Amino acid sequence: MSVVVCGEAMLLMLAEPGIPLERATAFRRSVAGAESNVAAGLARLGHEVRWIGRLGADPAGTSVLAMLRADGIDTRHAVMDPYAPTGLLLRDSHPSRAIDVQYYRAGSAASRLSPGELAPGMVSGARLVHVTGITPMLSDSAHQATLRLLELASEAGALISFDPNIRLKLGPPDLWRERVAPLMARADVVLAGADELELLQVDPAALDGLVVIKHRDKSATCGGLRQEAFEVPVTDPVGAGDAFAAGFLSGLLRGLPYEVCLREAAAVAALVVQCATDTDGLPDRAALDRALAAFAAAKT
Ligand code: KDG
Repeated sequence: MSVVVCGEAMLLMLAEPGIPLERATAFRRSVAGAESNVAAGLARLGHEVRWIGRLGADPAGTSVLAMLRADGIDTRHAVMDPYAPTGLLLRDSHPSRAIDVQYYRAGSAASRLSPGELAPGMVSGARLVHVTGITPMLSDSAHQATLRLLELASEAGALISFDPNIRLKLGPPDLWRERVAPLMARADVVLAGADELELLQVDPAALDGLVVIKHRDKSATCGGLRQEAFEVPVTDPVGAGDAFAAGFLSGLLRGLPYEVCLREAAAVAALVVQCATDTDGLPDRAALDRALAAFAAAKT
């Protein structure tokens, strides 16, 4: 197992692209969840990935589990909770206007994640453990579980990657600062938006880990390197950050120079935003190589 991710995976019901949520009548079923999106991205790029999380023992949970497994993600530690439902995310998509996102996740099975259910064997042998700021914001027990997972990752000698993934629907800025900012200091790799660092009042120069910053103009920087976003027609921008993370982390796991990691991250993100849903556009290795070649040819 090379990568372990932990977080809430939800059933996504996505309105037909372009139609506002309150008017939509046709919905497409898929999976949402920042961490499971990264898991799917890495799995399609050929990495062995394990997902740790909880789903309801209900049809939505069964369907999410099947979709994760279809990507070859190891779900052996997934817990199917008979007493709480699978989280649901209802949203629309549009290339430019704000996306309407409605969560039905309060009290979900995932929010009942607790430190006691995490065991060293779940991360042993992992080279990388990826977490986001979403999980500690789901509940107190999920916050404690995140801290436990980071402990286990360190004990196992795995790198920790962290994306704050701020969603203010999950809590006010001061709670994000209290719970999430300290976690970033423990990560070996931080992938964050410039606006997120601002909100969390984290100075990236004060972090020990490698810091990849996604800027408002859609470029990304890492050390002294800058990568512009590839210009593509956008269908659904949601999932771009997770796709970027998967592309970057994949490069890192393969020992590629940061410049190449940034380029591959931008290419994976560019492929994802051209398709509806968070995950449909995630490429396999061959599709990513074709896209990289096409972007390089377009530049010359
Ligand atoms: O990163 C895309 C996510 O926004 C989506 O899949 C759902 O994890 C999610 C969240 O909490 O917003």
